[in-house]
Amino acid sequence: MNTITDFTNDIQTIDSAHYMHPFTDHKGLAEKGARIITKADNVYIWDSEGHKIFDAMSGLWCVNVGYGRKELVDAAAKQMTELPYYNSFFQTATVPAVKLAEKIVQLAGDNYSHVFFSSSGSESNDTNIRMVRHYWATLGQPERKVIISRNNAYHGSTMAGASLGGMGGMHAQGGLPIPDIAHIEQPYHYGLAPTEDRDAFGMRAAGWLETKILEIGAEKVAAFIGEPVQGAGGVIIPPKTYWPEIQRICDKYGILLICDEVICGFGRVGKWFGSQLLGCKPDLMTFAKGVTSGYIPLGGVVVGKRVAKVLIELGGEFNHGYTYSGHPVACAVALANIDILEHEGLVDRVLNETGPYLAQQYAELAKHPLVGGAESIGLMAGFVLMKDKANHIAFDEDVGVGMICRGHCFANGLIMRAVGDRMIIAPPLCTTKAQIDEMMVLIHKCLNATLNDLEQRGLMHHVALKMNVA
Ligand code: PXG
Repeated sequence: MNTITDFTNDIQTIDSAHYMHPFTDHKGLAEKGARIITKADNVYIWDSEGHKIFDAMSGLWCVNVGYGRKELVDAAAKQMTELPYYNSFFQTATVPAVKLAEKIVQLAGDNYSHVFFSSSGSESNDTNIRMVRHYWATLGQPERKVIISRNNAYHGSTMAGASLGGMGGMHAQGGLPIPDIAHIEQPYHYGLAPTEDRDAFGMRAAGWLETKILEIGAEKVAAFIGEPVQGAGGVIIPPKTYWPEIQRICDKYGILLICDEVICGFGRVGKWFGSQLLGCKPDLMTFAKGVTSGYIPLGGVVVGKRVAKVLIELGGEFNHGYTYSGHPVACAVALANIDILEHEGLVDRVLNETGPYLAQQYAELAKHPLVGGAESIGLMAGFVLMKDKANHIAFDEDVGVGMICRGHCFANGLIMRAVGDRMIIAPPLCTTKAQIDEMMVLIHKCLNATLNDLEQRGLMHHVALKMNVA
């Protein structure tokens, strides 16, 4: 027996016996065995069988500076040696936490003054709910509790994060959403109104917020939350009219705007925060993932001056915090990560070079017979697999075409994520133009393999076939 395979089998057996994975049907997984990832470098990962795979998802939207960055390892080791942990509860602080708060406020811009730290995106969105409700209670409007979010949004997996999110499958388990959360439809142009003028659709989609505010009563609405570009929902890029109009509506009714920048933040769309590109100025910004390039857990909320002033001057003690709020090792790694992003000019490179280059490649990809609505922003991109794109006909849900395509990607050395029938990527921000070329060759290859597979199973709609029948 091959020793590599023995090793993989052993780990898979222990995995099935003891390890509960996130978002996983364990019966199905046990039959196949998990893919065991053992090492990584730059934009590539390797599995325990020695297969090299192009990681076009940056882990889980987080490894923005790429794998194998010694600077981050050194920053963690140095901080662990000096002071591996201390908290910020009882009127204490650590140097990395203080410096990182200052740095993030600088990157966020004039509108912001403070940062609250957590260890994940989910926790940070819990913090947001606590913060906005405390803000309104402090201002003598405790009835302002409702937070409006969007269908298909992803804001995490805790009770509050999943409630804010708009994923039906998550709400179906565990009695969610919690009270005082409402949802409106997402601004998905290709999926909802492909023939409507894109900008007009953006205005109309933003208008759903106003309708919901009026339905609930503005005096009960605390905040609106949205990802600048929806990530886990399938890379849904809003029309350019959408966010400025959302901002106008929030201002009109005085409600707080929260942008969940967990994916867009720290350079993904070519600015430090997605809202800076998309034309709004949120009162609160959730971050996680890219702040440390995923090397160590860290998240938080960037607090705008409007909220910070009330909480600090009038709010008294905010009865909220985590053991690991401002963890010094995580903050030291974040500072080193931001240093790499700045010194290598990666955020500007996404805006001016690699982002536009990927957009060109996606315009080409749009010609593929399976590909509908291909688009990108910065280094995140998506398209939907269509049965008959000329007539806008999707595959039947039970075909599971996204999973079929994902299987071909894995088999050909590419990680591309399937969200229903949408195929999405978010490669590391260090990805070069040559590596984009390499990735696009793989994407074309995997699409052709998928097309071939679907044709053999008789699942493709064929113009030629239709003509024969006629
Ligand atoms: N907000 C957004 C916008 C996210 O994308 C979270 C909050 C929650 O972060 P934590 O750190 O608590 O996981 C996320 C996380 C996927 C996928 O399948 C996406 C996320 C997490 C897991 C899977 O695309 N995003």
